[in-house]
Amino acid sequence: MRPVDAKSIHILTGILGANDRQAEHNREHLGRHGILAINLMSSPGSGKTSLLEQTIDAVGGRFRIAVIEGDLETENDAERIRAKGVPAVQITTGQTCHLDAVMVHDALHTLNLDAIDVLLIENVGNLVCPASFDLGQHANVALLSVTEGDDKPAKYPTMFRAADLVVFSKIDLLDVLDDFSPAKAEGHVRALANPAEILRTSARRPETLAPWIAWLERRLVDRRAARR
Ligand SMILES: Nc1nc2c(ncn2[C@@H]2O[C@H](COP(=O)(O)OP(=O)(O)OP(=O)(O)O)[C@@H](O)[C@H]2O)c(=O)[nH]1
Ligand SMILES: [Mg+2]
Ligand SMILES: [Zn+2]
Ligand SMILES: [Zn+2]
Repeated sequence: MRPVDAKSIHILTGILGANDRQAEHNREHLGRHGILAINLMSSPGSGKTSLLEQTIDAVGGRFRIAVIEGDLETENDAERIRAKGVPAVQITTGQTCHLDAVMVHDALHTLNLDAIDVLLIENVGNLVCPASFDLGQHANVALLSVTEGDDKPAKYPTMFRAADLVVFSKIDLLDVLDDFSPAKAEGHVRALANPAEILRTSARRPETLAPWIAWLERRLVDRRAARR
């Protein structure tokens, strides 16, 4: 491992401190408008956008959703969300492999915050640094698709420790994958001392989404109660 010198630590602490202050400012914006904000994180391709598309259909307007999409390049994911009739802002980060609070703040100022109940922020596909940058969200959701291997919570502990909810996605593929053990994956999450609820979803089987939608609804009710 490369030794980390005092100067690097000083610079890193400064960056994260500035990000935390911006994230608090974002939370004030969200709080003023009674919005619940969720930070959705996972490795590339584990099904974040597919889950969001299916969530929009399943919610069916019972609460108002908006989406912030983070990707290195392309508007693809925001276009997929807009095709569902939901407002979506695409952030293209270029070289940066995570969203930060300044990027999310810029996006917030392009949305009509009075018309949003739940803001879903899809972070850049990356199991490492997104977990270190507070965006002003109220909860972190980490997806782990069954194609990635049940050892990932052990190998990427920062993300799975930070998760308030863990979602095992693409569970329709459990039928053909004989080496993903949900029990083992859960064991690795618990070994991180994270008691978070764990749900199983498939974007191919909309009926699997009910517990996830119920979780969102509970968080929204809690958020509104906290404002009073
Ligand atoms: N079988 C199956 N395939 C899925 C499921 N969810 C997503 N996929 C497929 O997995 C691929 C990636 O899905 P996306 O939703 O784009 O994944 P993502 O996490 O948003 O990807 P990035 O934004 O690039 O990180 C696509 O080909 C999807 O059709 C699922 O539940 N089951
Ligand atoms: Mg996506
Ligand atoms: Zn990064
Ligand atoms: Zn502001």
